[in-house]
Amino acid sequence: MTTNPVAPELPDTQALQRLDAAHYLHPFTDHKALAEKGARVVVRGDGIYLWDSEGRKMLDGMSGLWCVNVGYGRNSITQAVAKQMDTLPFYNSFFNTTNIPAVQLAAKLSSLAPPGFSHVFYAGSGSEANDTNVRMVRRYWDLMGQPGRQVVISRQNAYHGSTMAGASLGGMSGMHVQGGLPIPGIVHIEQPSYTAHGEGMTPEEFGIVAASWLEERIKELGPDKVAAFIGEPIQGAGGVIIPPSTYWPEIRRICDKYDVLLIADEVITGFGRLGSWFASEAFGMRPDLITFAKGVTSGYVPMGGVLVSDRIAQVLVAGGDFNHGFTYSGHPVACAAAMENIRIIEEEGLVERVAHDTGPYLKQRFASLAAHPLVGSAESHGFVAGLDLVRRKAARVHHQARFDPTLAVGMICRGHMFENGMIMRAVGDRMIIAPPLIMTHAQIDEMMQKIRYCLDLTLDDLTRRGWLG
Ligand code: PXG
Repeated sequence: MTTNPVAPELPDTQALQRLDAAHYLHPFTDHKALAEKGARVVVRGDGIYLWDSEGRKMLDGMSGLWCVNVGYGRNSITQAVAKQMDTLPFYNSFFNTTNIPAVQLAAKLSSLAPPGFSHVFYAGSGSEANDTNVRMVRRYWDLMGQPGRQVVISRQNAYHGSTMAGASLGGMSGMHVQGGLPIPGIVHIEQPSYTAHGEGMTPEEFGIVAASWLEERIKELGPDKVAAFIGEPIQGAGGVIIPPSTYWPEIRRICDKYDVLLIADEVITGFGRLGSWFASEAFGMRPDLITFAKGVTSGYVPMGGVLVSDRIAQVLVAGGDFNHGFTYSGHPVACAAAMENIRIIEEEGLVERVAHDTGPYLKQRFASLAAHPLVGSAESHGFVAGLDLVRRKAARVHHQARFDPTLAVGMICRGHMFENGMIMRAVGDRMIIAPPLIMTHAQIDEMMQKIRYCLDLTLDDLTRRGWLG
């Protein structure tokens, strides 16, 4: 391969892009469009920054894909991984065997989990972990003598992964139309989005109404058919949708009333992102199962899993074989990476910082974007944040004028961000961030300045196109 004019130690960008287009089918990607444009080649990360093969520096407002909680370039994770690879790169946990990092991590995770979670089931990703949940709740009800409880209820616009069960649990219509999903036994209720469905109510009133949709569906199906309800404490991929404070406690009450299990998918919200080890505790969910992935290793090595409450673990343990598991369940290298990642989070007090220092600072700074002419509302919780781009502002969120979705204004805004070294995602016309938890006040200021500047560029761009007002 020819050398790169910007950085001689790197391969030539265009040559790589050609190889990429010829051989690499990317996830969630329009391949024809990508081949025409060429993928951006990311080559290096340090702290909250990334560099591409043209030497351009980017501030990573998305922590990779909601996962690099401790930031890039953590040599102590590299060391922990290398040491484990030298000692024991792999052994399985089937057939009455175990390994030291898997045991240590299981004990550590149960100490960090909400009370009453003494057990862990390991998987290789968040998707596998959610497939595990579906099998586990059905197994649980079998063992409880209620084999009719098979249905798992989820929500529109949820994201729970890309496997058959994961994508079925998710509420993404674009995913369901490809491949005949959802699979049988998975149904959806509407999401608790105040901007989409809360007109004429206070957020607190709306939270109770949105939770009542679960009760209606349970009654429709018959409680003796329903195994579990699954939800992300805050919807991530769906666009950082923060439910009203009344929602989760009311969901818990309904689950208790009909003896339906509650699964908190904390793949994004776990490991400090919302200022707690697990958000379900702070949100009053009191779940029976907790899905984790991403932040458990800060993405350095793939890993996912399920924290299993004593209520379920006791039944599973007494019930004999649970015929489920993955080659990489309890992978020693992934567990070693997780142990070191968690040690860093603890040593640097990242959970507390997000809860009491940088999280509140981000909240105050991010909320100030609501004054921008293009921004309808801007809200954050811990280290996730989202803002709505609007055509015309109004004092009340339900009276703001939205853009025609076919104009893809969010993608235009994302383009300006990208061109100016700021990685911010677009979900429709909602712009979202989930930055690394290590951010300092000065870095938050730097990020906010970039966001504001790119919102201004977007405003000029849309004004020129005549799309405002
Ligand atoms: N649950 C949640 C809540 C997630 O956010 C998964 C499960 C699946 O995890 P794995 O490790 O199987 O990918 C996720 C993953 C996006 C985006 O567009 C988000 C995810 C994955 C891909 C894209 O924001 N989250």
